[in-house]
Amino acid sequence: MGQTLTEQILDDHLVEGELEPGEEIGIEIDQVLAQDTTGTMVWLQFEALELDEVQTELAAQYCDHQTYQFDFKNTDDHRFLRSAAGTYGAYFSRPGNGICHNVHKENFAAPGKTLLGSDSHTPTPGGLGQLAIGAGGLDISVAMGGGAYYVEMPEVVNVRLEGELPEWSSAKDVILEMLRRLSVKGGVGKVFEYTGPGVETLSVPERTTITNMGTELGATSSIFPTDAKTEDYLARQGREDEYVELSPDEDAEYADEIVIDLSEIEPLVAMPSMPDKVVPVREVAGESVEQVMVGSCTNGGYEDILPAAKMLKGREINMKTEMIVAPGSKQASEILARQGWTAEMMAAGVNFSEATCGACIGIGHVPSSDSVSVRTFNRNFEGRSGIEDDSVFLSSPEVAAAAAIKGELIDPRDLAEELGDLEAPGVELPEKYDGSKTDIIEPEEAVDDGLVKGPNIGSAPIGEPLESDIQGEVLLKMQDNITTDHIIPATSDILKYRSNIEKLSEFTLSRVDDTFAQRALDSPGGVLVAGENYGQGSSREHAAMCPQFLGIEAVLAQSFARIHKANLFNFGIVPLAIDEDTYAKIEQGDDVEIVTDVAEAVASGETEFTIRVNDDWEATAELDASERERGILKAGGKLRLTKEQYANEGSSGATPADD
Ligand code: MIC
Ligand code: SF4
Repeated sequence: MGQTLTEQILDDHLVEGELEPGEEIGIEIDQVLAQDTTGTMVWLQFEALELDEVQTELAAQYCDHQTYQFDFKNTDDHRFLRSAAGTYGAYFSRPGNGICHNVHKENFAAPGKTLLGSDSHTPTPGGLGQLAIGAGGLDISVAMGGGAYYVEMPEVVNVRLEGELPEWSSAKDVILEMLRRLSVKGGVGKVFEYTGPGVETLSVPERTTITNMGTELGATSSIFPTDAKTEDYLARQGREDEYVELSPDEDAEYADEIVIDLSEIEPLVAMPSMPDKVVPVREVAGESVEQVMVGSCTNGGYEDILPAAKMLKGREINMKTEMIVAPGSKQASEILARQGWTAEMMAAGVNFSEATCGACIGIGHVPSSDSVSVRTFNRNFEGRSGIEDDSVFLSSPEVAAAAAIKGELIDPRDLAEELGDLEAPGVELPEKYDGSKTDIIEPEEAVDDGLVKGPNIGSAPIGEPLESDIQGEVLLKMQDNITTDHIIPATSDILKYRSNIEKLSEFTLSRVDDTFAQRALDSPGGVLVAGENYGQGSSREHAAMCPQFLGIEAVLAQSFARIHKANLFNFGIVPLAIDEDTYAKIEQGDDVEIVTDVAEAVASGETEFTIRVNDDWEATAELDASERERGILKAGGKLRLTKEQYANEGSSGATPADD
């Protein structure tokens, strides 16, 4: 039987297990990336593992999320990251050089290679035929030390693209259409592999918009085959020698097939406050818009900003609307500036930001109260923009620019008709991506040799071995789709404590209940209860570290998001699945006891755990864990276990990936 492209790449990198959906596999990692807000823990854990050099072909450390450096703590984090990259042998991308996914795509993404990144949108270079996966920081540290990365073998779904996008419809609308059809949990345990005649109609930047936002489906990754368009893109980046032709075997078998006729895609928006609340723009036209933002790792490229710039040329944005362009990379900013587009946008009323994540997580450009913001970003989880009860719509750059011109949501086709002289901008790549490389420091050029830590930089917490008894109060009962932004928000007042777990823990679940952290600290242990898809969104391992710090021993949820579940294992919290009835019956404040000897049951491979509630009724909770994950739980987390393993083996990084 032939292989899908995903299977081919996994097969090439397989060090353990079999490519059977649902089975755990271990794969060798070629490249890793980390960003500033997850990166500090990545390197603190690398240090705790007593590793001395990066073992992967390439490691890149970016500073992109909090580049405004409001607080010396951010700047100290950036300096620490530069020193860690220099000390251990990683590339360092300076603050303001751009968002990790954009800069990685431009400089390092390579077809056929594996990439592991401590950010959930790591799958972005899937648009170039790279198999890229997001994970928690500790998994990055271990992979960087030469260890294999373990993941459940996903089901590979064929997304067959037919036809060609009509004018005014864009790649963003394709991924919004996927979200409309499948929802934010429709991709859990899956890789979406794009095939069909529609593929060659899309440029690489359009493909990466789709693979980037595949994360919002909960997918493990998304990938495109490579072709002349990929080769052309790499050539324009000056990296044509990295091109490799890749396609699925002709007789490849997929777990499922989805057909999208590109010619039927129309301009869409995701309504507040979930990326899957997707409707045609025409359905919400007329909604007054106070703020428009073009940027982010989804639509912050040169090719994304240019359409908006073309639409704005010679016009002015509406008086009541503010428009901000935050490019995804300095490369994009520099080329747009050299071509004069930045000036055109400024003349139209646009405010131009440095290349950063910033507003995407509520750092700067927070919308005013009771107002609508239209953003070309990938997430609009409630409160993420920096204000509670926000009203953020997600759209393509074309829809965003149309809203800025009109001052309200409008289908750009209707605006074109209204204005008479507005042409569809289409997608255009620059002849050469000739931005400067000044902001990338190569390992050989390292500025520091030795870690430089400011006073806010703590150490990586090491857990205690799993106990036999787990008993405690349900400290919080939550609904479906709780995001990591709920668990540990990423706004600037909180983000500065990413290297200080004790302080950061004070904000745990504050977006759901601001009394939670103190209640958890005051109680001896405790459990959390949640509905479906608990922990969706980001890769931030802090969403497991902080609950662990507060004494949470188990999470009972109807289902878990992939990366967060792995993070719970990594930090020794037991993730147990409960059914709908148990979820409905259990209440906040109830006393829960896991009747079994937990440490023993986890170790012996037990899948069913009896829970007794209020000494009154019982239910069954399930532990879906591989032998490896059980070992991690029992040891009290992956850091303790890996340290023990290294000590026993007498070397570092001695894992199957080195064999
Ligand atoms: C996000 O988009 O939520 C983030 C901020 O990039 C996170 C990473 C983090 O929390 O630092 C992600 O997507 O993993
Ligand atoms: Fe940055 Fe937003 Fe992309 Fe996360 S989703 S990497 S915060 S731009």
